[in-house]
Formats: sequence, C-alpha cells, structure tokens
Amino acid sequence: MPSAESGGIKMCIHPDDPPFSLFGLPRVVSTQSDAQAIIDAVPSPSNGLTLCAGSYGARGDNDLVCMANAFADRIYFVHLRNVIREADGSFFESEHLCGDNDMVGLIQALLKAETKSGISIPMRPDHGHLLADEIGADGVKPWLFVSRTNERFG
Ligand SMILES: [Mn+2]
Repeated sequence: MPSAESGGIKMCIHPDDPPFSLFGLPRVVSTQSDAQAIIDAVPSPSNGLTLCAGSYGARGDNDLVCMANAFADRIYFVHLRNVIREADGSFFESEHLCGDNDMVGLIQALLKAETKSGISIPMRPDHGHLLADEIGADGVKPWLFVSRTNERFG
C-alpha cells in the first residue's frame, strides 16, 4: 500500500464472485462487513473498493445503496450488473433494471458520491447484452468503461 500511495495509485479490490463459499473454499470479500474490515485494516486513500453490483448483489443481505453510501469515498471502480436471486441461494444475471438490486438507487448514490468528492468513478456496465445484429458492428463494446464525463477507458 505504501508503494501505491507513492505512485498515486488507487487499489480497488473486487468482491468474491460468487460471494459465498464454493467447494468448501473460504471467501474474503463477500459482505459489507468484509469490505469494512479491509478498509479498516489499512487506513490509506489508496486502499479502496470495486463495487461490483453483480457480485455483492448476489447476496440478499448486501444492500448496494447502503454500501455505496457507506464507502462513498473509497469506491474507485464500479461494475454495474444485476442478478435475480433464487430461493436456494443461487442466482442468475438479469437485465440491469429487472433484477433484485436497486440499480437506480445505486446510481443515485454513486452520483451523489461523485458530486461530493468531485471525482468521477469509472463505471463498467458488466456483461452487457450484445444483440445478434450488433456483433461486429463498429463501436459496439459491451465491456466499455464509461465514466460520468463520458471518458472511455476500454
Ligand atoms: Mn465484477
């Protein structure tokens, strides 16, 4: 982290995907309290988070709007993806506005964070749906990074 600080680099850890144990393997970053523990462990502005809506949002006990507000000054990258959770704890990817997570509320919280900090947070619309007639079309990149100021990173 000191090297990141000296280089002006902001680290942003991605949550576990999926945010629960598979094959008995332990997980590290699955909940808001996990993310808080990482932030608390190294109190540096270089120690930040990727708010992956799809990963954190796969758990019903993660409130994405609450997390965006709680970590407003430490979210350095956002993956916008929505999911629909099933009763057995599994989930599947959904359209951005048709899943179980409040994507509008999330964006509102992130825009508020940007306004407060004056810093644009890169946001990637994860796993965008590519329509058959768009394949190969010039400029179609579902993974394109888009920031509030329409800077393109991908
Ligand atoms: Mn992600």
